[in-house]
Amino acid sequence: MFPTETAEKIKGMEIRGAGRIARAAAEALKHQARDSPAQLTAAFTAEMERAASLLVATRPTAVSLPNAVHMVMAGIHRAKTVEEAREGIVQRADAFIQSSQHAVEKIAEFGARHIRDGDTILTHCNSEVALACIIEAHRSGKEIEVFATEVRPINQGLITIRTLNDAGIRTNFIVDSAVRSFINDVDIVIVGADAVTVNGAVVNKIGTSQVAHSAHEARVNVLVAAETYKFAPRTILGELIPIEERASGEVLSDEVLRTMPHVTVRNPAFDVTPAEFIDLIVTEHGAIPPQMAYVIIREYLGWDITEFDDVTGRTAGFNGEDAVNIDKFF
Ligand code: RI2
Repeated sequence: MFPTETAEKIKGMEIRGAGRIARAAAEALKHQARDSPAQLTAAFTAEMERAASLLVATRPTAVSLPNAVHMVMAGIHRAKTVEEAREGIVQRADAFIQSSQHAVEKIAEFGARHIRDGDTILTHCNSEVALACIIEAHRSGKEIEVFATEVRPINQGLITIRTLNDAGIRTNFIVDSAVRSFINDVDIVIVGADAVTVNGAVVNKIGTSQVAHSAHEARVNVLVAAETYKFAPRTILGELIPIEERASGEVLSDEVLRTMPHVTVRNPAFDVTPAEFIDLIVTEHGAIPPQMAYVIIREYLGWDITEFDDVTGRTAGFNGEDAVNIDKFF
């Protein structure tokens, strides 16, 4: 799929999930590069930068998106020919997609170890990597039960309960506001992330902070499953993660809203959970306390304050060399 179509599907949430949108963007840039008719490096680079910016602009919160686009685009300015630039993008897109899928597998393995036989787990929203931990625990023979939330307004929880049901996992489906009523029946909370900031705060689906707050009050551990490319280097510079506010129509139909001129719908898609409500962040390089988020950014995102490559205007702030070295990136 090319960037224009991929961008539309990401924006409309037909393609969703921080990991999936990152892989979809990498795939779209690969297609653009492979099919570009450009004969001059300047024209090719401009075409790819337009595609990169289009993709990055689709959803402002999930840092996985600009991180992935930046890694795929890194080094394009150093290519001496169009073919060299084209091949570099295709190779880095393939490498990102492969590394991203491998990261989910590693986190599933590490995260499942924090789930004990007999545990009851609560998860919020539909996180591929959080579910991978839960399903791996079940696959390894642990007797587990899950509470899954509905996740208003667009009910990603329905995807979660279908996935857990198909895996044969006993699941309780609850409305978001029922979390505190059941939290004392829960042994561990496992959620995903759209961004992890340098101080260990986690940006995730709206409602996550309330889940984590209830868990903290009930002394229930909160585990966040997050690949390294969801960590946000630019927060080291004090940049804030923009919280996407989506259309009011997702919450209340325009027809009904029109009848209440004094009412405004607020529909933030994400919220921020402070590090104090998080016990562990499990990455593909192992588990860390949230306070070690800076180490992940330094060690695995090759981040260096001296150089920012503003290919997309919202890049992850990698230095040129390291961002090209995929191993370093991951
Ligand atoms: P994975 C999703 O956002 C949810 O917030 C989920 O927890 C997070 O991305 C991470 O998803 P949305 O795309 O990468 O539903 O773990 O708005 O699948």
